[in-house]
Amino acid sequence: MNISILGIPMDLGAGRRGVDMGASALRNAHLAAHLRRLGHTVTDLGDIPVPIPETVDKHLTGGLVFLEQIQHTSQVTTQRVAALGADVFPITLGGDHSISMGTVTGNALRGQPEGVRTGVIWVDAHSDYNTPQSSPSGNIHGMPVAHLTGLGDPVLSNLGGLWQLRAEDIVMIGIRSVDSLERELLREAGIKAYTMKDVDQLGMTRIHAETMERLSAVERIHVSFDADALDPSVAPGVGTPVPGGLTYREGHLLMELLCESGRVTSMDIVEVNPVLDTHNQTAEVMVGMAASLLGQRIL
Ligand code: NNH
Ligand code: MN
Ligand code: MN
Ligand code: MN
Repeated sequence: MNISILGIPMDLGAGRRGVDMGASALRNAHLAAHLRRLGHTVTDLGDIPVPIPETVDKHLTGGLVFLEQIQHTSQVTTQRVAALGADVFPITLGGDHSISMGTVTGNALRGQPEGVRTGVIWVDAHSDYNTPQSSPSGNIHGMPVAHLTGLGDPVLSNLGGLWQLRAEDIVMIGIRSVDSLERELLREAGIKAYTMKDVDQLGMTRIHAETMERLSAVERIHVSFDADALDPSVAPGVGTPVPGGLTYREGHLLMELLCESGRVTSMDIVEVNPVLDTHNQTAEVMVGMAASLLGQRIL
């Protein structure tokens, strides 16, 4: 497979500094080398330039912090990813989860300007379905899924032109932190979310099977992996840790099963915060997750 790595070192969408260094940490954990060892051709395209928060005035625009900068970065991200060929497997490195408005849109438009029906598997402790009105923080990394489905601020919800992510094409896995108004929005939209309770009760094998069934009509599948989906004992280097997350094996099993399905066409790795990490553990774990998704086998 032809894999392209693209970094988006943005932490404007998060409440704490540090995830802008996530892309560096993942490269430092030998992401490209691990994937090459699996037989892939890997090209690192470097980073999209993103302003650091200290250089821009922090203010709220209609309930959103750093809206103008994030809009601009999202547009550039959409264009850069869309310009990659339809046969390339892009791995986009955050940065905070606000990058996924651009990465998901770009991947849907890749090689086809009008866009392709695309499913999204959102692996996260959080559902990231806030709108500027429902958000308790104003932080845009808690809002990307809402904007991808057309809610929220039009400046962020129209990145794909006529293309838009359908609520029925989203599956969330690992969820355990949802804000109260956000819960109502998720329910209204009918978004399928497997909480940690579901992971405990059903197991990852059944969740994977149901996910594939639900996404049977989509042409492409994008995996957006927020490191905080994993339990903080496995992935301590995240800005918003929530206890009771996916175990190391649950994370790998999901990636291994998705690999076997042969249907995943792109991936994000987001919210790795080296400032809060111990010895780059979180970046190394996330490189392992990417390797499992891209063909690493035990035997
Ligand atoms: N729900 C909270 C908010 O919207 C936290 C979101 N934080 C995340 N999301 N790390 O994945 O501000
Ligand atoms: Mn290594
Ligand atoms: Mn997230
Ligand atoms: Mn999260």
